[in-house]
Amino acid sequence: MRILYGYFRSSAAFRVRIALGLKGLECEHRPVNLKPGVSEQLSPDYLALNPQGRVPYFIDGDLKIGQSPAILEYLDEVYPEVSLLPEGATARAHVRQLVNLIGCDIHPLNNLSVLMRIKSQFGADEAATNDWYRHWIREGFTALEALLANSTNTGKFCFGDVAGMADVYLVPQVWNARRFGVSLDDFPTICRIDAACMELKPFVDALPENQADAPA
Ligand SMILES: N[C@@H](CCC(=O)N[C@@H](CS)C(=O)NCC(=O)O)C(=O)O
Repeated sequence: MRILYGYFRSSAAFRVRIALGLKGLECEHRPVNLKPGVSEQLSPDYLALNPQGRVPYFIDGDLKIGQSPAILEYLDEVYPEVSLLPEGATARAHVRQLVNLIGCDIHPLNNLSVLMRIKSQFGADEAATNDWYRHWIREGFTALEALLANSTNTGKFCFGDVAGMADVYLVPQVWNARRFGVSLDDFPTICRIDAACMELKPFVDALPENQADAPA
């Protein structure tokens, strides 16, 4: 029995939903409402499950873990029939470079608790907070666009012509960029790959607006 605790708009949970879909794995989805003021991730029941108070959190039999990179690597190791990583250390290193650019250098700076902290500690208003958010996406995407546009590894997708781990990270970040009104005009390769992913059902099924906990 697989269970994914997530939130429709959580990009880290979005990654796991895409991976489950690409691998064709059934999973029960349990929403955790992160909306400020509701904050179910900080409820005693959820903290007892995941002391970090974040989503995603994943259960597969005896395995209970948080952190999307750990979940994604677990899925790839235990269900390798559809692999998210290419063969070979060199190819994998290239994919991990893209993955970590998004997962380590863009996403954490724009996490909900970080946005709330810059408001509470530094008095950032909504406009300044949104500007902060857009800044880190633009900075990360500028580097990502150059890496993708100049690499012979780039194909229809981030690495070759099969959707994989880097695309799993890319699509949720592009979704966030659009949500916050970041102009994507300077990122044609990123947009082209995002559009290619959107032709695949696992990416569409995983979209925030297609989740049961998304507002109608
Ligand atoms: N590195 C973690 C990040 C998880 C994370 O920050 N999740 C966000 C949603 S995308 C969250 O639960 N935020 C709740 C909060 O900040 O209180 C991962 O990749 O799973």
